[in-house]
Amino acid sequence: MRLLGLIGLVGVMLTGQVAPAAAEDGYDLWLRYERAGDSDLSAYRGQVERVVVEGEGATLDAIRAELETGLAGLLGRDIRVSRRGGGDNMLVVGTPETSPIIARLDLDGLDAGPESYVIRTMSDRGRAMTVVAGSDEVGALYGTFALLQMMSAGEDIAELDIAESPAVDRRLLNHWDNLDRYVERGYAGQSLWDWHTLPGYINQRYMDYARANASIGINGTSLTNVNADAQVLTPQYLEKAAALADVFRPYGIRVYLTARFSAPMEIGGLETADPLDEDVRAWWATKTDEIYEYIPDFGGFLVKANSEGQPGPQDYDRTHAEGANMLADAVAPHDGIVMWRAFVYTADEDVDRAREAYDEFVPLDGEFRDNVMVQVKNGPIDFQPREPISPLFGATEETPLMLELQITKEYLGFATHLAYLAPMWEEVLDTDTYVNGEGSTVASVIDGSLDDYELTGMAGVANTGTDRNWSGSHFDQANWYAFGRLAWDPTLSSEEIARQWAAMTFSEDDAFLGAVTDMMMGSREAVVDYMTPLGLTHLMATGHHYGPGPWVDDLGRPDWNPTYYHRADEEGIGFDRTQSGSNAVEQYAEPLREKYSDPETTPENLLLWFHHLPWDYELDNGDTLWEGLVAHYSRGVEKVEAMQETWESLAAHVDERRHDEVSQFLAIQADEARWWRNASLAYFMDVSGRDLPAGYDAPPESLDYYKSLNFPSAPGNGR
Ligand code: GCW
Repeated sequence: MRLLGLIGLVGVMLTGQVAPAAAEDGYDLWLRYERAGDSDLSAYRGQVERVVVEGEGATLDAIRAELETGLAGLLGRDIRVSRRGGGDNMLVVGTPETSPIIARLDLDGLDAGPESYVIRTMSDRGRAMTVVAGSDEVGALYGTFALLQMMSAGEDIAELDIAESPAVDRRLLNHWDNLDRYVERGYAGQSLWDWHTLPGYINQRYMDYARANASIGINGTSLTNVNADAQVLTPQYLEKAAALADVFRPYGIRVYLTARFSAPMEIGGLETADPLDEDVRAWWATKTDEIYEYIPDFGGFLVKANSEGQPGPQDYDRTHAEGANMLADAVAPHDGIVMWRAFVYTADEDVDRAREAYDEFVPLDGEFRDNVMVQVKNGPIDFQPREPISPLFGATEETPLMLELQITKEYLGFATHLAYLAPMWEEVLDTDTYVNGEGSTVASVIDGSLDDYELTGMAGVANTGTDRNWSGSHFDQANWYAFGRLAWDPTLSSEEIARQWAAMTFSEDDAFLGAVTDMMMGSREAVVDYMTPLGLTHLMATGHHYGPGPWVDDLGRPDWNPTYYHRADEEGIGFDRTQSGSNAVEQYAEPLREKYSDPETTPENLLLWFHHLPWDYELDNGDTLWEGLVAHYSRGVEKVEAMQETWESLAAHVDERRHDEVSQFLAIQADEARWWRNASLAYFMDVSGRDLPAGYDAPPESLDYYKSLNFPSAPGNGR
């Protein structure tokens, strides 16, 4: 009851209508529900004279609350959602089970599986009606959000015939949040989860978080850091996690937790965590039963094992499959799943780190239980501004793979740099693995169609925190939004998503949308240019990854050093991953393997990922590699300067506060892009012994100066 009351309250607070535009702080995200523009207003008002949601239940209450908030904002008048039907120009929302009206309509298209919905404008007994019908209540909620978002983006809703169902079943945020509220790689304040005051205090933000996620189809959240703390599995914390699960449930969001592999020792008092030990297995089974008592619809475990110091099955000479299966057996009676991360690499300096996940997991294909998914980062290394796809995609016919993307921008300038990530994700999803012939895209691996996976999933490392605007910057909200949309439908266009997001977040004006969409679409490539052009990778400074550090060569492990990745010297630059080098290319199916084996056929934006080449190597446009490198670094800076100009020209379309906040961040980004360019070029001039080509400005400072910069307290560092 208390929860329902709060949902209503949230509704009122989120209309975005109360405060004048100038006071917008970004809290409302894309759910601002600003009054529709004059041309749409009368059409919308005419079409939605009456709103009916029949039936009882928490999700239906959430639908009613959202409709009241959303329509009040969009239509500029009070809306009361009735529980009983009748009348012309009615909007009806529900499922055939909850709504007698919808049951009577006998709609087709509702057999597409859980969480699906149809939206139709139709005539019923001579009366015009808009129907939002879900295959289940969460489907109806998703349909409600879809309709409200169409109206928020100023789209025509007069003739709708929409049928939607998710392409991917598990659409999760992964929070790298510690129990003390520190967020690893977090640039938006503290963790949203206030463990200290839970379960007694239910912060309103928890509801708003659930609404935002449901509005983009996210149906799961892993609350805790993959660098896990076993304490979260103790009753004290399970009670808190259960309180969050109770808030999220009406919105179709399930809670998952990270399982620390050594938990049986740390909180269970056992001597070992060996996955084949009977006591250990029994401990996990009992622990899991206990979790389900607190959280009856608990989703399952997310595990980082034997990676970067985390404990795991290999500590006992057991395989990743043996470790995963132990947990899978524990959750199986409850229909839970295990998401086992493939982000592993050994300390062996002779092994190319880009090869390791594939070498480790492909031999295990077929050994995992049916309720295990292996969760793979998009690229073989680590969320760089650009990587080729991980060769694991498509390589495990019998092991469902889940795609892990990083929404937070650890390697793309943190929250300060404007980088819209959906074009990168689209590039990944559209890449053809060729494993079953042409058309074997990563999207077809992830949605299960390529190998008939029964489990499918996509995870995004969250960028949310306690900052008022949730994501650390206004434009980073777009990355959260785009992740949800692509997890629902991996074939969507990143440009279309950008446009819809910008229309809802800022303004529906066409000229504005054209300019801002172009700016967003080019923004990730700008970062690639000023940080890691032409397939270079991992040149960020140590630990926090803030700023350039291409000179770093003294870290404990060779593959933590930027020099390991770029391998530049007087002769040339790049990592040879062909047969003459680490032969990582052999992990790709033909014809990708052949394409990546030859510098002439390797896409230029991945050139130095796969090849070590002389500085005078000729690029497509006739420039030498050295000239091209300098041009890319310099172009990156110019692109950010152009983004600044674009944004300034759009001032009239955005409230003053948000416009100004974005401008300030763009100015920081421009400075930091120059810093990246200058420091990187100073270093590469030094190692190559080359001067800048004519017409380029020399770095204003010495290489020693750039090397001397030191940021021990930059945010987000692992600890
Ligand atoms: O990218 C690296 C990060 C670590 C992170 C790790 C991982 C949670 O630098 O902070 O740890 O990846 O994905 O496990």
